Amino acid sequence: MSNKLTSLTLGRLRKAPEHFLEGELLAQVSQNGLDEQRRSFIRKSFLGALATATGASAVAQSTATLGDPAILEKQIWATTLGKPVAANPYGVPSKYEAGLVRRESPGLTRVSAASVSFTPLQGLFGMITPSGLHFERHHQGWYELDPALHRLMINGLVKREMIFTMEDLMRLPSVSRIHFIECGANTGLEWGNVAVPTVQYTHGMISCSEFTGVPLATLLDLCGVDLKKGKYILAEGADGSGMTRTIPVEAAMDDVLVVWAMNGEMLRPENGYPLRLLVPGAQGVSSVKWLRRIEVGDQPYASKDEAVHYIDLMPSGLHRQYTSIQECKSVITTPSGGQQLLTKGFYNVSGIAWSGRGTIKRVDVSVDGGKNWREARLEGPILTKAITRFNINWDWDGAPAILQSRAIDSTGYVQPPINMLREVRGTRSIYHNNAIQSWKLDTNGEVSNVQVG
Ligand SMILES: Nc1nc2c(c(=O)[nH]1)N[C@H]1C(S)=C(S)[C@@H](COP(=O)(O)O)O[C@H]1N2
Ligand SMILES: [Mo]
Repeated sequence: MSNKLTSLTLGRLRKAPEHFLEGELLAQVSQNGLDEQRRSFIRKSFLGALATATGASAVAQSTATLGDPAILEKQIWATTLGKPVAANPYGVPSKYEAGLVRRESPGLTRVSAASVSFTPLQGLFGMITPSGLHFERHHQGWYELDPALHRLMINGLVKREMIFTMEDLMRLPSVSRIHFIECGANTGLEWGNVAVPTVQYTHGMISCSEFTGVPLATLLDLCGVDLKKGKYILAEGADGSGMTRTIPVEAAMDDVLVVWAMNGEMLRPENGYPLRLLVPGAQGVSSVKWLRRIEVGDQPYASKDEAVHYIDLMPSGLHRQYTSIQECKSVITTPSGGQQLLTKGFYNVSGIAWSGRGTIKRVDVSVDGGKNWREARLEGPILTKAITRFNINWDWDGAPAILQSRAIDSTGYVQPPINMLREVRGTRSIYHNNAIQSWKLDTNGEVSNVQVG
C-alpha cells in the first residue's frame, strides 16, 4: 500500500492506482495507518526555491520541517532488540509494500482459468521485474508440474528423436540472459479509446527477467536437425490448453532458449515451472510454458493459437497472420494514471522502453502533448530485447501538462502516435498496440489516461 509514499521518485500520491478497479483502497489505507501518514505528508510539505525552467537540474526538496519528530525522536527500532532472521525462510517484501501486487481485471476473460494478472509497473524500478510480480497469462489455468515426471521430446525432421528429463537438460551448458516477455494483447484495450485508468492495466502485460536455460540450438544440434528441410518448429505446452506455436527455424537456431530458471531460481509454477520456451522479442504466446515437445517441420503449423487467436484484424476486415514481433514501445510509469503530484516542483519522470527487434537507442519525453521533445537518460545496461529504464528531470510549474514518451530502437524505428497507428491498423485490433501513451496532468496534480496525437 505504501509503495508510493516511501519512494520520493513516485511523487506524493493521494491514491494508490492499483486499487482503482477493486475498491479496496479505504480498507487497506486504514489497515496500514497510511491515511494519517499521507495527510501529514501534505501538511508538512512546502515548496523550496525551485527553478521553473524546463530541463531542470535536480533541486533538493524537503517535505519535512526541521522540527520533524521522525528525526528528533528515537523510534522503537533504535531502542530495542530487532527480530532474529526473518520468520519466513523465503523472504517477503515489507508489510508497508503490501499494495504492490499483480492485479486481475475482473471480467476481462470469460472464465477465471483463462486469466490474466498485470504487473504493477507504477511501483517498479530499474529493468528487472521481481518474480512474484511477473504478469501471468494462462489459457487454461496454471499447474504445479512434478519436475520428476516432466519430459521434453524433440521429434520431426531430425536424425535422432530424443526425450529429455529435467536432469538431462540441466546437465547441458547453460546461458543466462535478460529479456522481456510481453503479451501480444498488452495495451490492447486502448485500440478503440481510453479504456483503463492505470499503467498497470494499460501496459502491465510486460515483465523483464533474467532467464537461465539451454539454447534451443544446442538441443536441435544434439538431435541432428535437418536444416535443409526443417524450416519451422512447433512448440507444445503440457497444459490442457493445447498451446502450440510455430517459430521459424532461424529464430530457433538464434536466440531462443529452453529455460528452467528466472531471476536466479527455478521458474515459478505460474510462469511455466519446470520448463518453458523463451522466444526473445516475440509476442508472449510464443514463449510456451510447461514445454513438453518441439517438432521440426517444413511449413508453418497454423495451429489454433495462430489461425484464430493472435492475428491482427485490419481495417479491410481481413486478419493478418504471423506478425509476432513486439515492436518498439515505451511508457512513462511515474507519474502515470491514477497517481497525484501534490506539489509543483522537481520530479524525476521515469519509464521503460523496449523493442523486440534489438536495443533501445533513444527515448524522448514531451510534457506538452508531443509539440516539444527532450532526450531522456537511458539507464544501463542496455540489452537487446530487454526493458531499458529511462529517466528525465522535470520541474512541474503547476500548469496542465500531457506527458508522453517516444522510443527509437537500434533499427531506427520510431514509436508511433496512436492515430498514425490507427490509420494503418484501424480500431478493431486487439494485438500489437505499441502507440505512444499520453498521461494528462491536471492543475490539482491528478494524472489520467488520455489519447492524443
Ligand atoms: N502452455 C502455455 N504456454 C503459454 C500460455 C498458456 O496459456 N499455456 N500463455 C501464453 C501467453 S498468451 C503469454 S502472454 C505468456 C505469458 O507468460 P507468463 O504467464 O509467464 O507471463 O505465456 C504464453 N505461454
Ligand atoms: Mo499473451
